[in-house]
Amino acid sequence: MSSGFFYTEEQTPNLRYSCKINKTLHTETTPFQELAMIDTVQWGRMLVLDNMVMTTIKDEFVYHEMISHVALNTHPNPKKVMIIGGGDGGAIREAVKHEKVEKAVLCEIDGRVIETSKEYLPEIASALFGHPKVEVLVADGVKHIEENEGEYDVIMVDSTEPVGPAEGLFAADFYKAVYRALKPDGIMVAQTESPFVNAELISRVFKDIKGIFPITKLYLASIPTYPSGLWSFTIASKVYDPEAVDVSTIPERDTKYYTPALHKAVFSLPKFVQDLLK
Ligand code: AAT
Repeated sequence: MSSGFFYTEEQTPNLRYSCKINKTLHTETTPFQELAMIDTVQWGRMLVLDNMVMTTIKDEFVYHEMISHVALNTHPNPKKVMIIGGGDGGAIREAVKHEKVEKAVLCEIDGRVIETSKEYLPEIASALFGHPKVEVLVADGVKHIEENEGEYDVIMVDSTEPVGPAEGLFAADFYKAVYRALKPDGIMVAQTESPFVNAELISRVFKDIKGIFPITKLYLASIPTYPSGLWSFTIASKVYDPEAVDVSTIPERDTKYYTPALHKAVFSLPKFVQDLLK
């Protein structure tokens, strides 16, 4: 995992990403994956799972704000929210900023991600320390979604890459189960990887989700520590169109990346990304 003083991620057989390490804080093999917490010079503390960067102190705000606020500001009354994966707590921290969210449930398969995030990334995991709106389940998200019908207003799929425990979270059957787990006007959003590195996955997932939900859209954000730095999210909705939101009505919240103007802008896609969705 480290070469000299650098952490190096082999992102594809042809692509490596390196960053200088101050200190390796913790490593362990959990029942699900290899987990590491590294203190890096450029990005601060970093959570690495199976040798892939999951989040860092310096750029986590982009991913966590963008996976949550677009859907939560599209739904007029997102009372009950589910986060699948997301054991670092970043997405649920953003979700509970919404006044209308009464309950946010985190379903993370690996309890060690939750515990080590609380220990080493408390700024990200802040909502996991007994927040009154938050419930934490250590369970497989696929199973939880299959067992809960018509429960949620918003479901966020904050998952690892489609290998190992997260493989099922990118399957068409899973998106069908997400549709059923949502209320009649529910919204789902999923992290869907990089249009440069994972173009085929984006096309396949978009097609699958489009076949299930009446409204399916893709948006982008710039995440420097993920492969290629350009990241996609796929949002799917039963009733409300995320692009049709009157953004002038969105209340000011404590964010660093998301703004109401950006809520609209992120749906304007580069041509090569539009082509992936045809
Ligand atoms: N918040 C950004 C961090 C992540 S981690 C995604 C989490 O999904 C991991 O903690 C992993 O244990 C969990 N996970 C994987 N499979 C399942 C499952 N079947 N059910 C529940 N949780 C699961 C996301 C990073 C995104 C992209 C990184 N390049």
